[in-house]
Amino acid sequence: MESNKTFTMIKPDAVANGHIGAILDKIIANGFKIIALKYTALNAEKAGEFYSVHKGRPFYNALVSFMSSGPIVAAILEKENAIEDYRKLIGATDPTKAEPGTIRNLFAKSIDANAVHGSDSDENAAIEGNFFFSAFERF
Ligand code: IDP
Ligand code: MG
Repeated sequence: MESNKTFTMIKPDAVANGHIGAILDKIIANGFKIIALKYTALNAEKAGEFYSVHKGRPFYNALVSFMSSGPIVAAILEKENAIEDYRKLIGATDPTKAEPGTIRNLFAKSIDANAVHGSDSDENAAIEGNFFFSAFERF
């Protein structure tokens, strides 16, 4: 399993609020290389599949509905220590608890509409990257 890659999505709230460019800029400025990039959308079925680890949690239905409410940007990022460094860059799940200067602190409005996704492990980064990208879409 590669430990130098993570997977991210710019969620529908951040896309709708015009933050795609600013978020990608912050990702690049913080030393991440973009390996794969896609502007796309999840339907409810696909969003449910992507977040199936959260099935049964009280926020699952709202999460699926939110994540399929509009277009998203999906990306695979590369950097040494990518998982941990990217989690640090995005900040806490609840943007009111996210450190100043983090992506969620700057661009998220609420715990459900929290601007970005970031993988939590090498294993999930690989699964999530494979969910969106074929071998021909990685550089
Ligand atoms: P993470 O995105 O920081 O890894 P997770 O616990 O994996 O957080 O939850 C996945 C997503 O589900 C969150 O990013 C957020 O959009 C949503 N979520 C998590 N906890 C809550 C909650 O308590 N209320 C509403 N939405 C939540
Ligand atoms: Mg998570």
